[in-house]
Amino acid sequence: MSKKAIFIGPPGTGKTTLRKIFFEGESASKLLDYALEPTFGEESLIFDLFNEKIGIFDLAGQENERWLESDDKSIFTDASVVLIVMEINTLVDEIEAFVKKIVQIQDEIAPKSNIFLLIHKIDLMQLIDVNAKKRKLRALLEETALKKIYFTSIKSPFFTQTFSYFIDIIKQITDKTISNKVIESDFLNEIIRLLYYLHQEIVLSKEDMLLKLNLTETVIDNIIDYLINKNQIKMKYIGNKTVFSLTEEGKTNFNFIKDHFPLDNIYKFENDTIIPEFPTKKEIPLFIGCFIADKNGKTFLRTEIYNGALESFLREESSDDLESNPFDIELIPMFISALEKFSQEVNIQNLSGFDLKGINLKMKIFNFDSFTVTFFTRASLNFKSIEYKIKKFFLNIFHKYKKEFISFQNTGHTAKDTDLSQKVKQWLLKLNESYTKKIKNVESYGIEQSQELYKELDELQNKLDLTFSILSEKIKTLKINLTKAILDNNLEHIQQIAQISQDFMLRYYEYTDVNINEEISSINKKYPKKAIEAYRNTGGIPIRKGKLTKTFKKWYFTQNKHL
Ligand SMILES: Nc1nc2c(ncn2[C@@H]2O[C@H](COP(=O)(O)OP(=O)(O)O)[C@@H](O)[C@H]2O)c(=O)[nH]1
Ligand SMILES: [Mg+2]
Repeated sequence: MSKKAIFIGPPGTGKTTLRKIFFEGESASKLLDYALEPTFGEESLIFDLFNEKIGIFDLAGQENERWLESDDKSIFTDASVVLIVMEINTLVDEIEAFVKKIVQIQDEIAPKSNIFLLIHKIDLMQLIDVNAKKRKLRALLEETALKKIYFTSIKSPFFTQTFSYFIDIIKQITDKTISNKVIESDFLNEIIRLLYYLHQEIVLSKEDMLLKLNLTETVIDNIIDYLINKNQIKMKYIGNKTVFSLTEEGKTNFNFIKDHFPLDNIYKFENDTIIPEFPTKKEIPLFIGCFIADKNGKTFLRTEIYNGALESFLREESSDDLESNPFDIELIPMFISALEKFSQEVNIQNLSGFDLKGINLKMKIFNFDSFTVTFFTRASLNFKSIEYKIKKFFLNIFHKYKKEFISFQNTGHTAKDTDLSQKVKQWLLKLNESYTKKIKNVESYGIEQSQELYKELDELQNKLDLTFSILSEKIKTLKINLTKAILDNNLEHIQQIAQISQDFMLRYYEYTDVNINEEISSINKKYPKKAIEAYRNTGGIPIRKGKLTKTFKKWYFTQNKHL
């Protein structure tokens, strides 16, 4: 019996190329070097497979109207498989619209067919963006009658994977059943991401997971069920919230994964950042300076903690090379922008591969809509805990100094010696001041330090206790884990917990800075006890420096009217 498979999609998406490679055995590199003539009408061939024949129909994209709107749509009759080929760079809305058209035709004339969506040429996009798009598309198309979505490319790092997808597809054409689930074909990947976040955050609610993983609720539920069944995670109720954490077995397994596979890309999901590093000998301040540049690498603002700081630290560790060949520091944003463009074309998957030996200086890039901000810092600085703060600061700056930024884009006027440059500098100095005190080297953590750490965790827990029940649950778990590690005399584990705790404390350092208890006791003096109690009962109001008193006052005075 013969079967029928159809390639369809807009012109130039790679249909004929895929057909020739996987059904006619042509060479991928040859097809990339020599563009094919556009297909006219349809080209069909017979693919002989054991005792079955598969008719492969390749429909010209220029004539899609004909295939989709006229009587010629009868070509879909009896098709077992329809392969929609779209390019990765196509807007998701456009992809969705095209898929819907095909699904409609399936309903009308080919109810027995299976539709596969191939998002092709993923080599043209950075991995991080491909992943973002994957998640978006999956969420968008979850409910449609698509059998599977594949992300493909015939370029070298993706070729084998793409080939295995075609094996899947051919099995489907010949009725060999394949799993139905692969709209979630990255199930494993998502599982590892979830384990990774649980490892980092200790306890997560489902809302946290939705936010972090950016998946649909159904998929998250599937993953949770799966992991609970496998005894990798457990569930607990706190108040009216359900939270999840790793089981002992889950921890062991995750540590194994972590030690054996590079998980950098998971981190990259969250962070648009590239981290090349430079070696140096001097003791480095936490924050040395930063650049704001446009996407072409033109510098709008360069800020240093003191004049010449960047140059002095970058020069310090640069060997003879740079001395005989002095380099212009202003070139750095240009270099970054070039790297970014380059990486679009050649698919550099992990720019942090720019490691040099003896590192203690780090460059970290934050991407915003039209600008990038590049930081130079001590290598040991963990950005994760302050990332949110940094992004917030710059979003604010972009908003507040909108005029200056627009004028820079139009006229090239930079922000040297302006109010803005002073502001950024002061902020950097303040960051240095507050974080230098707080960051300790976790590698030096032993039993003694960990007991101190236990106390610090306990204090933080006290301060957060009023409103942040999930956070305080995290701390509880951290404390228990720390106790176990101390009992176990497990230094490696202690240091791991110390690192997590430190990140955690830095993230909430505003809370540890203010002595909330003092503040409450001063309120106690000023306001009647009953009012305080009522305040406590209102709950849910974040306690921040200054805010407590303000919120309280507001509340108090509205209440007072009725008293
Ligand atoms: N970058 C990239 N280009 C591809 C890939 N597959 C095909 N192409 C190119 O896309 C262009 C259009 O391909 P073609 O097969 O004629 O598209 P069709 O109109 O859909 O049949 C050709 O220049 C191919 O070399 C891929 O995976 N990556
Ligand atoms: Mg073609």
